[in-house]
Amino acid sequence: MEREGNSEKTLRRSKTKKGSNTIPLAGGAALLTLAVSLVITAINSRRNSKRKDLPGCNFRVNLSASEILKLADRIIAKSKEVNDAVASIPLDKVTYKNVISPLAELEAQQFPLVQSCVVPKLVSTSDKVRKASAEAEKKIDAHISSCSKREDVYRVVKAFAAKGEWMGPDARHYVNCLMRDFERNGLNLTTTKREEIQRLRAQIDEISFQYVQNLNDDSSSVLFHENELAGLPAEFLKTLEKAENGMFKVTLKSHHVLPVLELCKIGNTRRLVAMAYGNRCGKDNISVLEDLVQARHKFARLLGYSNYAEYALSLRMAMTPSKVLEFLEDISSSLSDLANKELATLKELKKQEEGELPFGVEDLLYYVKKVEQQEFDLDLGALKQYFPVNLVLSGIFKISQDLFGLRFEEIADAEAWHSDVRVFSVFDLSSGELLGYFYLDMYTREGKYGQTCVVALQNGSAALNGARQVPMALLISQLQKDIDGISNLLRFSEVVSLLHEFGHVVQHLCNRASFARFSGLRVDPDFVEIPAKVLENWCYESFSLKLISGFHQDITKPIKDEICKSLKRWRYSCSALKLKQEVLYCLFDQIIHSAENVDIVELFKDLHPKVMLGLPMLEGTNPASCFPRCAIGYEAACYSRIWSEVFAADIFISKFRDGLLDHHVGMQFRTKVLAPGGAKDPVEILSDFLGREPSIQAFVDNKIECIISFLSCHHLTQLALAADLGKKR
Ligand SMILES: *[C@@H]1O[C@H](CO)[C@@H](O)[C@H](O)[C@H]1NC(C)=O
Ligand SMILES: *[C@@H]1O[C@H](CO)[C@@H](O)[C@H](O)[C@H]1NC(C)=O
Ligand SMILES: *[C@@H]1O[C@H](CO)[C@@H](O)[C@H](O)[C@H]1NC(C)=O
Ligand SMILES: CC(=O)N[C@H]1CO[C@H](CO)[C@@H](O)[C@@H]1O
Ligand SMILES: [Zn+2]
Repeated sequence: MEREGNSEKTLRRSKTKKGSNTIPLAGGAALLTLAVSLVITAINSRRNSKRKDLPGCNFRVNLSASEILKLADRIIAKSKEVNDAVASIPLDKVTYKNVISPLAELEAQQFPLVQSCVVPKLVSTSDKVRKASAEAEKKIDAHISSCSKREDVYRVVKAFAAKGEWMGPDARHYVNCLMRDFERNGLNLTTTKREEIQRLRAQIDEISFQYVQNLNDDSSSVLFHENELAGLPAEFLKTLEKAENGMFKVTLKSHHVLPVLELCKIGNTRRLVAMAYGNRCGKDNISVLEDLVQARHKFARLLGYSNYAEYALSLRMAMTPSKVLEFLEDISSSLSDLANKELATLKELKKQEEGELPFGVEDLLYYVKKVEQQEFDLDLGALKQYFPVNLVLSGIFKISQDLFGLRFEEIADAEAWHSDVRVFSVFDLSSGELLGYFYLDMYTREGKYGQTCVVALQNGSAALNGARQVPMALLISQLQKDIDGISNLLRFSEVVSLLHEFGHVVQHLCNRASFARFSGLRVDPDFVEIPAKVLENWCYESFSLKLISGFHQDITKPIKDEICKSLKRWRYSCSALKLKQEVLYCLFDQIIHSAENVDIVELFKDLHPKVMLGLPMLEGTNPASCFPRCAIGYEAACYSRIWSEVFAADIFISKFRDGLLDHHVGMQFRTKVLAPGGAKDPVEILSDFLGREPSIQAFVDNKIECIISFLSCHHLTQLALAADLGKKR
């Protein structure tokens, strides 16, 4: 859940300014018009039989198991042929045309075919097809990995780069990326060193896998009597296993731990559970992390970097470990005052409920929840009634039409892998140009991939044999299909996540980079989440929330203003404190990956009170032994989530907050931020759009403004003030 947004004052301003001319009808009614036009398009084209080919599309839909395996073999054979041909060019005959073009074209042409083989693993309804797809993926991955280690191809590309032939900026960037990828595999090193690199990489994979495996295998639990679990709902207790002595067994899996920490009234129970949870895999496993970090540093040093973080960050917007540390420390210190106020409130609540007991980290979730229960009359269950899925969708289409000039038109006869899947053509609103395609696979079903995400099926790229390949995106989400199928209702969190993912779709469709490599979502990983996070903000402004909502039995009735306001306050509740806790983990991750011989147990003990306003680490716990993000997937990059949130807030507040449907700003965003894709430096992109360098200030100021306004209109302020006074006395 994201935690920034903006003030009510500017919200009202934007509403009067934009509300009257852009949306002539009230929320639901306007959308109804749009929804109807979508339905009509759908009906008109349903007469034809299934259309297999969409113009400009090389992605193959719904292949059978044997077709997938055959295609995978063809892909590999073709790739080998092209790589061999490039490798055979004499070093004194290298040109752009015989070295770079063939490689770029191969990538662009093969990507949609590769996706035709591997996407069925995620979405096919047939077990056999999913198996074939997984097998094809394995083969293709192994082949791609072997290509990235081809010294003969590297030598030719290097010879071309050294020649200094004139190229446009995109092509130059592309060549640099090719070289860099080879070199990150150690291809410019001696054979001994290169072998050492391969060995270390395998070792790193193995150790990180072991760390996570240990956590998954952990089956410890803590036993409690019923009275020790006071506060937890009866339905929850029913799900717990019982030991022979009749006590309840709380496992250390998050679906047990979280409810206890949030709801259990007995402080000692929360403490015991938090301790056991923070001590999973014990002290022993600390050594696994130590080995892992050491292997990573060794790996990075062989490649010429002074530590692992430097290696990992060299491809990211943040660039250097010192920049990341500075960023995290800035955020943390800017939010200290605010977090202190929040903490004072929580401490006061604890005093009222439990008397003079010290407040510990194990109390955080419980009292945060308490604040939320006391302060927001938000019934998230009832809120669902305002979010019928089709209305939400047409609202989202409406927003992207008004803002970014995109028109979505459903193709009812397009072939897909399941009858629930909807396919849309996307056009530029003013020129009518076909921009790409969008597949929407919304509902959960047996065998379908279990995460919400966007997958690139095909990336845009400049004229291959004359025709531009258009981008195609697939959005996979996990909504429950209502059996009656009349009006599927979404939870608010699902609405936010849908808009977020839709941000990725828009980003993919608007990307105009000429190389397929830069035109997908494979842009800088510190940048890739920014557009999606910008778009989430539309869920927290009354004006735009009304566009994507309407009472399910009468969609002309939009959501009430008070509810919109509550949602926004809810977004900010205790958010400074929560963010500081995240900063703590990010700092830990960055420090162990950017310095040698750090005592990882001491480091956590030392950082904890510093970042968490004096709260000590819970005794006996070892957060370093159960922090999987720093072991696999996000090593040296945990900060990236906060990073993209902060710069997304900068963009939203500086450019969109006062004009939620400002077409001019939306188009600027489309052409300046989305269109260049991965072909341009993200800092340059954002600076160009913002008219200055991106900064953390807007994020910090907005947070302060929102939290203060929240605190000042509630009785909690009195609590906080009382606590402040108490401190002074
Ligand atoms: C190999 O390439 C890396 C990355 O481009 C570079 O930093 C390093 O100096 C190169 N090493 C050699 C021996 O050329
Ligand atoms: C997908 O292909 C299979 C045959 O391989 C066919 O039976 C099925 O109807 C197709 N699915 C859709 C949704 O078109
Ligand atoms: C296309 O985009 C996807 C998703 O971002 C990326 O994984 C893929 O590598 C890109 N294709 C090419 C040819 O680089
Ligand atoms: C290497 C090592 O000490 N591994 C331990 C990590 O934690 C798990 C679960 O507590 C143990 O089973 C491993 O032996
Ligand atoms: Zn995302």
